[in-house]
Amino acid sequence: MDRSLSLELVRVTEAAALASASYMGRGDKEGADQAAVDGMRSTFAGLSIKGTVVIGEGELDEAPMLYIGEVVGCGEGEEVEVDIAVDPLEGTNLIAKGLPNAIAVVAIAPKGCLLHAPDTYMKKIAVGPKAKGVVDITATVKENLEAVAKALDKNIEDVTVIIQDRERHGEIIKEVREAGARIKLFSDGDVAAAMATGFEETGVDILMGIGGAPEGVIAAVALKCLGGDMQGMLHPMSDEEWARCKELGLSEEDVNRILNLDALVSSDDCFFAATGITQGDLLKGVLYLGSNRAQTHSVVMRGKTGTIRFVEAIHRLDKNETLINVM
Ligand code: VTB
Ligand code: MG
Ligand code: MG
Repeated sequence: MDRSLSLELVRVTEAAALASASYMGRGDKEGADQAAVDGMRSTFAGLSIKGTVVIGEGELDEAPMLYIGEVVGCGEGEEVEVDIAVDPLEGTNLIAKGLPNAIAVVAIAPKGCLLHAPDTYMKKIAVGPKAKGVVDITATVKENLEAVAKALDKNIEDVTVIIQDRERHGEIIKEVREAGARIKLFSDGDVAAAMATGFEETGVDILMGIGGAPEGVIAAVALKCLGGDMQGMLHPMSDEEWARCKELGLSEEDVNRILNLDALVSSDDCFFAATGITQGDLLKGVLYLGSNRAQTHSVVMRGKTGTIRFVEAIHRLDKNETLINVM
């Protein structure tokens, strides 16, 4: 895949972020989500790829745009066939309430290289580059924390675990506390949380818990690019979720399989881009500067070279036709 795709991808997440950021605090999750989808989709159209959405906004009958199976991009240029995973607004609750860490995110890999995850829950564990290879999703919380502490040359008391604030995580939280590590709870957005483990300045060392499976695949691309590590296990929590697994042809044995990083994303030739919507730990949110200008802050990474770029951009809202059409 051409390296210039990096910057093209940032345009896509920037557009989604800019289109949805004005919804901050309005309590309108659906409106914000639709705006992000519209912004993302309109910029995708100009990309010189032939992409198929494999992780998207649901099936065709439930999502008018960026549905699973939708072909996006203009198919010109190199004619590379890619699989695309999108979450135009990761953290609809966050934007509705103006809480931190809502992001627009997209990941790309060669065709067939992203796990076609069902819309179910997934158990996840993620760490940054220094702790690559030392965690095991089947080990106890204590064992994993000890391994991470050793890899980071920290006392276990100095290891910070990021966990989504949900009742289903009661046992994990208890075990982390017993082991003596620190905890950072977050209300929503485990893609941003997983990504944070790859950046020392966030102060986050490891993500543990159960979140969305689609989000798991997207986060895996980020960690692949970052040189970190991640493992997942599908975790259907209802009959409906089991039915979704069956629809994808997954047997009980498949569902119980340990998905290491390569099973989640099987190629290094992948790209990941995210733009902050609300102010976050790693990415600043969309900032309105006045005089029709808005500032965005994004990260874009390429697995093949491991390059990580932070892109700060100032947009003229009155001049950008793509945005004018969707805002
Ligand atoms: C998860 C997580 C997401 O929503 O899907 C979560 O991966 C849903 O969990 O990052 P609940 O059903 O417990 O709310 C997010 O937090 C936001 O999409
Ligand atoms: Mg979403
Ligand atoms: Mg999401």
